[in-house]
Amino acid sequence: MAIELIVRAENNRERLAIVGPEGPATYANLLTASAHTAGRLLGDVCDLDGNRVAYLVGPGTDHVATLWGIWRAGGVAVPLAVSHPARELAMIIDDAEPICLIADAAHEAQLLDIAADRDLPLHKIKDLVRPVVSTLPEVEEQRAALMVYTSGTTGRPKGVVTTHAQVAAQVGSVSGAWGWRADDRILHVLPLHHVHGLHVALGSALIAGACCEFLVPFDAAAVWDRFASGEISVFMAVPTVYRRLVWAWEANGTHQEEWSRGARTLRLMVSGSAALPVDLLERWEAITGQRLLERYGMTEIGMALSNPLDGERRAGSVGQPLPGVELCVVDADGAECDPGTSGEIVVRGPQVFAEYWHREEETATVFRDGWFLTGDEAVLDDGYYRIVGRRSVDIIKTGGYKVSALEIEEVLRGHPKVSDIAVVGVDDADWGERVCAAVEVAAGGTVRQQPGSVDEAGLAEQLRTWARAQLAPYKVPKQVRVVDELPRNAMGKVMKPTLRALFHDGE
Ligand code: MCA
Ligand code: AMP
Repeated sequence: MAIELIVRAENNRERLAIVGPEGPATYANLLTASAHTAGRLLGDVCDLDGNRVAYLVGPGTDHVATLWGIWRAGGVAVPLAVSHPARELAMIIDDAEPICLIADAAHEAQLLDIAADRDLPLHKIKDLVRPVVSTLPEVEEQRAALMVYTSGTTGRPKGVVTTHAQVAAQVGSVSGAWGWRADDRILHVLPLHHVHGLHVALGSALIAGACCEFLVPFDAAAVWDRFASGEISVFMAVPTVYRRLVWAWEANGTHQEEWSRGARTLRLMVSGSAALPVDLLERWEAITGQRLLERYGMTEIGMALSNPLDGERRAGSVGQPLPGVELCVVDADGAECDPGTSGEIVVRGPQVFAEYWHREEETATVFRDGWFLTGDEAVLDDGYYRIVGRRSVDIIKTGGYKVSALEIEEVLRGHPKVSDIAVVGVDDADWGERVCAAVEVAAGGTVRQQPGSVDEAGLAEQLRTWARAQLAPYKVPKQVRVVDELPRNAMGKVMKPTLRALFHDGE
């Protein structure tokens, strides 16, 4: 079997696949547009042969046709984030070394200089979908398909390479376990440069011949209105989105009844990418009658654990391994922990990624005897797994996005007023964790070093402006505090857990 999603699409040609900003598109429309895109990308060659193609395309039909087109030409797709500033886009492009770039009209300007500086062809969607007759290559399932960039403990984001077989395994396992049907319609509000939006929400719908309706940007009232229409059967989001939906419902005196009634008609609502607080799960159930299905996953492995579609969806828990996923909780020596004892989650199976792009050593360090080491801690409690934490303090999950404290520190250290800086994730009702930074001011800095002082606020704004120019918006610290000295242990290492207390009064 070659590209599973394309093969399945052939069986659903007349069905509605996408509803997005470009209007509705059937599977046949997607197949035609992606075949043309593939043909145009190929030009005179017969196979892109694993070369990377990076693309910046908003959610909708064009996005899917571009992704499929790259695949059908034998290329490796590198989705870029529409919210990223030039520095982040350039960093990923330089790392991925694509042979060309693709952008839609709305995002073309973001890539013009980057393409010109590197002498990279920049294709426009409207040119790629122009009809062309070409023979497309056979793309075997063991070939690399996708590279999604994810933050890690080592600072700079790295490219997670998955093959077509691994993508099919990731998409197929949740599609099956969550009972996707061809008459389902998902309301999609997530970004497409990550596995949650791309495989879990979009791919699992398309592999089942279902319809994916995009609603971008996320707008709580618009989501409620779509629930109220009775046309939506599946919804997936991160906890921050559910929190925002609750707040919007509570603030709206007029539509509560209609919105709640509509939400009750959905078949399935899923939460993931970060811990779902129990109070939120309960509030959501009270408002909508929907018991959220919480699952656990990671860019490198797709989804690994899930509460059941039928059966008890346990609050505060992420359920059991999905079909095809081998999962264990192990101690520091790699020995399996007894139920009730926490340890690191390790995973094996056909959905586990192939490698970090151009990072052989890092790839080797995250595997032990064929098992992928997730860095997440869990415990098996009465047959259900519960996530209890993360090994690294330098990984922060904010609104479902994983960010590296080290990457943010590296950028902020470049500011002339900063002598040293430490970034931490602090518990937050909206974001799960919010990014916070403690700063030692450089000698000669004019800041009065008093937490909460006016000068501190001024410096905070300067640092945020500095960060905003270079980092994705969700990496910009929400709070900045000036300190005389960062708390360090005897080895000189900043004690981040101690530092978190500094930010608690900002909640
Ligand atoms: C936006 N901002 C954020 C975030 N999103 N800050 C911190 N964390 C965030 N996640 C910034 C904005 O740039 C803005 O900054 C300010 O916060 C307020 O933005 P707002 O308009 O309220 O936010 P939004 O644009 O509505 O976005 C909120 C969101 C979004 C819809 C929750 O963050 C989102 O789509 N999150 C989902 C991420 C996701 O799909 N993760 C999956 C990764 P300023 O005020 O400075 O302008 S894959 C994964 O985790 C694995 C595989 C798994 O298990 O799923
Ligand atoms: P990412 O690297 O963006 O793929 O994020 C993966 C990480 O998100 C995992 O390693 C976990 O730390 C976290 N995560 C995903 N789902 C859950 C969940 N249901 N509960 C707690 N953490 C989660």
